[in-house]
Amino acid sequence: MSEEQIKSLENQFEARIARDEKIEPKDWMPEKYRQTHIRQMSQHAHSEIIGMLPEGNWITRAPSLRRKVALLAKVQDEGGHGLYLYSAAETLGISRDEMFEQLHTGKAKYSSIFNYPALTWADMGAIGWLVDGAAIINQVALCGTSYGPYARAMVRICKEESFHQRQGYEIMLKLSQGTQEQRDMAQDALNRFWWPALMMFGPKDEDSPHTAQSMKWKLKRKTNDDLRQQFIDQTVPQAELIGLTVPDPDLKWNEERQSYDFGEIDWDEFWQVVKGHGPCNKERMAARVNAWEGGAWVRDAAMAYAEKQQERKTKQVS
Ligand code: BYC
Repeated sequence: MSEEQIKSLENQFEARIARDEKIEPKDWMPEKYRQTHIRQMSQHAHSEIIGMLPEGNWITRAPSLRRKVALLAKVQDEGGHGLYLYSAAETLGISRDEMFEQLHTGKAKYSSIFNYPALTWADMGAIGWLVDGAAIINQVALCGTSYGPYARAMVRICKEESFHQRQGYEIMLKLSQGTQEQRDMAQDALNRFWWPALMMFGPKDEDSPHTAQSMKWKLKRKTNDDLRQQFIDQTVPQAELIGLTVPDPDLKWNEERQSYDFGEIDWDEFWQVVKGHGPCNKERMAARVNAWEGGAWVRDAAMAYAEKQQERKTKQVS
C-alpha cells in the first residue's frame, strides 16, 4: 500500500472516531491502535483471572452458606469476565496461547491490586466494595470505548460488577454493626485496601505514557486522575455511612471544587508492585503457571476430540 493510501485510511479512521462510530474487528485500523487494544484488553482479562485467587482462597472459610453462595458466584463471574475479554482480544488477531505466554513470562501486566494478600474475612468485604467499586468506575467509562467488542463486553461486565460491589459493601455494613472485634476487622481491611485501590487507576496523568493517545482514540473516555477522583468522591460518604474512617489524614472536602482533596499516593510502592515486587506477585504467578501446566491434558484431550469430530465429518462428506 502506498503512503498516500495509508494516509487516506488513517484520515477515514480518525473521522469515524470523531463521529463516535464503533470500530469492528474487520475494519481497517492503525497498527498502533490494534496493539494498544491488545495490550489493555489482555491485561484486563489477566486481571480478572488472577483476581479470582485472593477471593477464591476464602470460599471454604465463608462464615455462612449465604455468604459462600454469593462469594462463589462472584468468583465465577470474574472467570467469565476474563473469558469474554480474551475472546474480545482474539478478534484483534492475537491467540489465547500468546496472551497466556505474555502473562507467564511477565511481558503482560495485570492489576497491581491482586498482589496484596486477603488476610481476613473482612477483606472479602473490602475487595467487593473497593476493588469492584473502582473497577466499575473504570469500566462504566469503558462501555463507551471505541472498539466495539471491548465496549460490548464491558456492558455485561458492569452489570455483574455492580452486584459484586454491593455484596462487598453489605459484608462491611454487617461487620461495622457487629462486635468491637468485627468493627476493628472491617476498619483494618479498609486501612490495607484503601491506598492500593486508588493505585488501580494507574499513574498520575502527567506520568502516564499511554493516556494522551488512548484519550484521542477514545479507548479511554476519562483519564486516570479523573476516574480516581470520582472513586474517592463516591466512596468516602459510603465509608462515613457505616462508621469507618478512610486512612488518609489529608482527606478534606473542597467546597470550591465540590470534591475531596486527598493525600499523596505512595508511587514507589505502586511501581514496585507493578514491577513484580509486591507482597504476593510470585505466589499469584506460580498459581497461574501451575494451573496452566496442570490443565494441559484437558486442552490436549479437547483438541484431540475436536480433530476426531472433524475427521468424522470429512469422511461422511466424501
Ligand atoms: N496495575 O499509561 P498508563 C476486577 C501499567 S479486575 C498494574 O496509565 P494505561 C476484579 C500500564 O499497564 C479489573 N499495571 O497505562 C477482578 C502501563 O504499563 P505497560 C481490572 C498498571 O493502560 C477480580 C503503565 O503502568 N481493570 O475488576 O493507559 C476480583 C503505564 O500506565 C496499573 C482493568 O484492567 C495497575 N493498577 O492505563 C475483583 C481496566 N496501572 O502496559 C475485581 C482496564 C497502570 O505499558 N485497564 N499500569 O507495560 C485500564 O483501564 C488501563 O489499562 C489502566 C492503565 C487505567 C489500568
